[in-house]
Amino acid sequence: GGEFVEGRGTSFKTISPATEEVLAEVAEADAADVDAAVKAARRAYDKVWSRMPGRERAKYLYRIARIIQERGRELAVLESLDNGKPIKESRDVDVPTVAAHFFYYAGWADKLEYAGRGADPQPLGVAGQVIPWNFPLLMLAWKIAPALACGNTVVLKPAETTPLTALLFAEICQQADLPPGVVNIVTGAGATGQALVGHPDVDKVAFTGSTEVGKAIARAVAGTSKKVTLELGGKAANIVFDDAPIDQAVEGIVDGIFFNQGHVCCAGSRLLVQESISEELLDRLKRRMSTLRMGDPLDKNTDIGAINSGEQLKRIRELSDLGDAEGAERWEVACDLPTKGYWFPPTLFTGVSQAHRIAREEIFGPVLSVLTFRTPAEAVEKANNTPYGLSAGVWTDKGSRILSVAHQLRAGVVWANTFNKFDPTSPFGGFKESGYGREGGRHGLEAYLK
Ligand code: TAP
Repeated sequence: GGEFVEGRGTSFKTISPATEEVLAEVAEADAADVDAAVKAARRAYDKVWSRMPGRERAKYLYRIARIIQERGRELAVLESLDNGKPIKESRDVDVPTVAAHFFYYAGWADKLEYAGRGADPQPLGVAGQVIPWNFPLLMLAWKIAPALACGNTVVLKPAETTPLTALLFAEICQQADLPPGVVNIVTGAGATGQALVGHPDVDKVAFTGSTEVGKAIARAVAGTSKKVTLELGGKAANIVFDDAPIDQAVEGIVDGIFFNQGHVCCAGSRLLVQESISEELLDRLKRRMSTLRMGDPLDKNTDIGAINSGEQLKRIRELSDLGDAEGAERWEVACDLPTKGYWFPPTLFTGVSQAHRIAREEIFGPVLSVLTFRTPAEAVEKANNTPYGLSAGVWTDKGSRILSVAHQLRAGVVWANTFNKFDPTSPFGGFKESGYGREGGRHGLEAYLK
C-alpha cells in the first residue's frame, strides 16, 4: 500500500496504437500481488478509511480532483498516447469529466445519510474493480470516486492495453497524501482481473467491459456474499423522426458513433431513420463524415484517432466483412490510412436488416448500421429488438413524442435531441444484457453502501 512495487508476473509492453511504438513496460500482477494489494486495502479499510469522518474523506477527494485539474494536460497526453483517442477528446471531455466526478462525490462524502440508504449507511469494505480500455481514466473515476466517498478502499485493475493513466493516478494519490492502501492499482490482463474478482477478501466487485466477461464474473461471484455491479455492452438505437432538426441530428449521429472511434458502450451504433427523410439524411451524413479528420491523436485538429489495439481492429474488420457477406451495402470515407498503427475509416452500412449480425452485435468501432422505419411504433419495436439496453437517442421536434417514445424504450439512458452527454450527477447503467447497477449521481452511491 502507498508505494510502487515490482510485479511478480512477467512484464508486458503497452504500445501507442497510432504508431505501434512501445511506450512502457508494465509489471504484471500475479495472484500473490493481487493478494498483497487486497491485504493493503483491508488494512487501510479497518485502520483508517472506514473510521475517518466523511468530511475528512471529502478533503482527500477534493485534493485529488484539484490535482487532476492541475495535471490535466499531462493526463490528457498520456491517455491519447496509450489509448489512441484524439487529444481534443481526452483534453476536453475525459479529463474534465474525471475531475468533475471526484468533485461531485467529494460533496457526498459527508452527506451519506441523504443517499437513500437509511440514517447511518455503512461502507461495504474492499472493492475489486476491473475496467476496460475505451475510457481508461474516466472509468477509473467512475469506480474509485463513489467507492472512496462511501468509505470503501479499492483495488483496481486497468485494461492490459491502457494501464498508464491509472499508474499516473496512483502517483496523484501519493501527491494527495492519501493514506497508504486506500487505492491500489494492479496491472495485468484477464488473469489478474480473475484473481481480483475471485479473491475471498473482496466484498464488492465492480466491472465494466464485455457482456461475455461480465457473465463470467457473475458466475464467479454467484453463491458468495460479494455485491456486484456490471456495466456491459450496448447496441443503441439513435432514432431520427421526419420532423427532426436535420443538421443537428447529423451532428448527433456523428458524435454518437464516431466519438472515441466508436469504442463507446453507449454508442449510437444503430441509426433508425424515418423512411421519408432517409435519402436526404444519408446524403448529409455522408457529406459530414467526409469532413472528419483522421490521424495523429496528438494533433489538436484530429477528429478520429487510432483503434485501440490490433485485436480490436481485427474484430471490427471481421464484423464489417460479415456485413458485406450478409448483403448490406458498405460506404466508407475515402482517406489514406497511415501505414503504421491501427486504423479504420468511418463507415456506414445501409440495407441492414434486423437479423444481420452488424445490427445485433457490438462492433465497438466507427461503424454505423442504418435501418429505416415508417411509424413510431415500428421505431420502438426495432429499437428494443436487441439483447442490450444501455442507451438510446430520439430526434424529433415534438416534445410529446420524445416523452412517449422514451417511455417505451428499454434503455438505461435516453438522450433527446442530443447524444453522448455525461454528467457526474446523472446515473448511468443498463437494462437486460447491458448489466445491472448504476454509476453516477445519488444512485451511484447505492453500489458502495450497506
Ligand atoms: P473485456 O475482455 O471484457 O475486458 C474488460 C476488462 O476485464 C479488462 O480489464 C480485462 O483485462 C478484464 N478481464 C478479461 N477477462 C477477465 C476475467 N475472466 N475476469 C476478470 N477480468 C477480466 O473486453 P475486451 O476484451 O477489452 O473487449 C472485447 C469486446 O468487449 C469489445 O470488442 C467490445 O465489444 C466489448 N467491450 C465493451 C466495453 C464496454 S464499456 N461495454 C468495454 C470494452 C470492451 P484485459 O483487457 O487487460 O485482458
